[in-house]
Amino acid sequence: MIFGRSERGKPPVEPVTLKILVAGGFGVGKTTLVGAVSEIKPLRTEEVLTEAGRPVDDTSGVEGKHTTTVAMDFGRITLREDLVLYLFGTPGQDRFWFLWDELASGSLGAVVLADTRRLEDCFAAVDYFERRSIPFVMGVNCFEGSARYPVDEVRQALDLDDDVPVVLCDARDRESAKEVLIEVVQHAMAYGADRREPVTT
Ligand SMILES: Nc1nc2c(ncn2[C@@H]2O[C@H](COP(=O)(O)OP(=O)(O)OP(=O)(O)O)[C@@H](O)[C@H]2O)c(=O)[nH]1
Ligand SMILES: [Mg+2]
Repeated sequence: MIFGRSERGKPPVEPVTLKILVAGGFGVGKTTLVGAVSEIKPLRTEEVLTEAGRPVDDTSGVEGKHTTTVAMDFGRITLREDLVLYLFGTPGQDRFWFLWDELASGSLGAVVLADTRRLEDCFAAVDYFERRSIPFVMGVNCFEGSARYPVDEVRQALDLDDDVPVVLCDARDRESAKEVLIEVVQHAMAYGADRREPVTT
């Protein structure tokens, strides 16, 4: 290989990099999803959940959870040779929400993860993206033992606009998490095109 050239003599492709947020309520699997798809060792900012935090940190349903994100998760995934996603997982607990604006800045879109056992926990995240017109996809993380609902029921329960995709997923599974991210990119592209002003001369 000649320095600066790829094997086939073509110039190396400069990938487009896009920033995607992984948001949602406490303990829905945001850190898990970023870790499942990231091709680099994900950056995590986990702190141990303590006895003192028990009244505010409700781990019912995720009793195996011992840590919580206090700043952000960061990961990267190459979807195609020329398309790289940078993933920013938000902290789920509302006392860390002041960080969201910083994380959301410059993002193409988001996935809002939800756990059907605690659907109301993602209302605030849905509201956040709706208010800022940031396109998002609803990812329903299917924990074992939780009832499965048809996507239309989830859409109705969350009062989502018809154009917001709702995807069932398993945050621990790389392929499943990747599908959700592809959906976010596709949705954000379509959303952007819809809202683009027609060119008038
Ligand atoms: N059974 C099952 N457990 C899961 C799934 N996704 C995540 N978990 C578990 O649920 C717990 C919560 O996952 P996290 O990824 O830490 O959740 P989070 O949304 O980042 O939580 P915060 O950052 O504290 O808001 C962990 O114990 C995970 O192992 C899933 O799809 N199925
Ligand atoms: Mg987390």
